[in-house]
Amino acid sequence: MNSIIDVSTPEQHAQQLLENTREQAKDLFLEHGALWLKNAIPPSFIHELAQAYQQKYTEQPLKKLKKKHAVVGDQRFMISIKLEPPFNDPCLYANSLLLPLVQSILGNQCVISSFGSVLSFPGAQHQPIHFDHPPLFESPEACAKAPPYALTVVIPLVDITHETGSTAIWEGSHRRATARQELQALSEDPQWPQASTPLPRRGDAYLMDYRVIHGGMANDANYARPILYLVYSRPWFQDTFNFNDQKPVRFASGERKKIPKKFRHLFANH
Ligand SMILES: O=C(O)CCC(=O)C(=O)O
Repeated sequence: MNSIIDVSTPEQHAQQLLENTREQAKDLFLEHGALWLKNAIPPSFIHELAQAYQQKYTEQPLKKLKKKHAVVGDQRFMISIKLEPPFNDPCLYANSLLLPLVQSILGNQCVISSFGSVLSFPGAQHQPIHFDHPPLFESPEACAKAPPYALTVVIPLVDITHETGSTAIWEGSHRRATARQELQALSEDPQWPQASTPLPRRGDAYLMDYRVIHGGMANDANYARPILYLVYSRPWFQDTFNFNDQKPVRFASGERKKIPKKFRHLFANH
């Protein structure tokens, strides 16, 4: 992976990136369309989220998961997270270390487009390689030149290893006018070893431009691999491609009013 930032110990304690680090992180993200941020979130918080996720989602009968959630590959599900404790927490959706970086990329008016997870079960095969959304404009040059309009922050709930499978990312593809042909070629003849593969530990996060070519890799471990994702976008973007059936953000009853006033703008589209 070409695009990595190791969050320093003082930055971890302050839960804030220094301005220099944030600028460096932004530049790396803009160039590569992806960024692996090591040690961004306290592992104790991830541990709490992982335990809740296991009970609420991983342990559900497969039949129920298939009925209620989107199947996004072999034994791989896209599950919208119900906003309730411990997931309804600003440390997650308005993280003081991550949100300023996201805002520096998407502008201060950016909003949460969707909040969910991808759960791959043991034995899951490689996912089809894809863009997260069809190109916004007909012109490939216009798409490649445009600034980012949406990005995904991925927060793994287990350590990601070669066995659990990572997300393979074709770094820089978001800026190539040839990205559509590249994706077509990869769909016909997947070249997984060419891709960059972050191997985040619990507490790390990785970011992907919505235009970057990527795909979830096979889970060869004997346990499930859940990753949380928060998609942030410019306020005018509506993801009707991924969410025609499933709600992009789900509030449990009474939970919306727990969002602190200063963060309500993040949920303006829901
Ligand atoms: O499972 C993964 O690593 C990535 C999933 C993904 O990219 C998707 O479902 O769109």
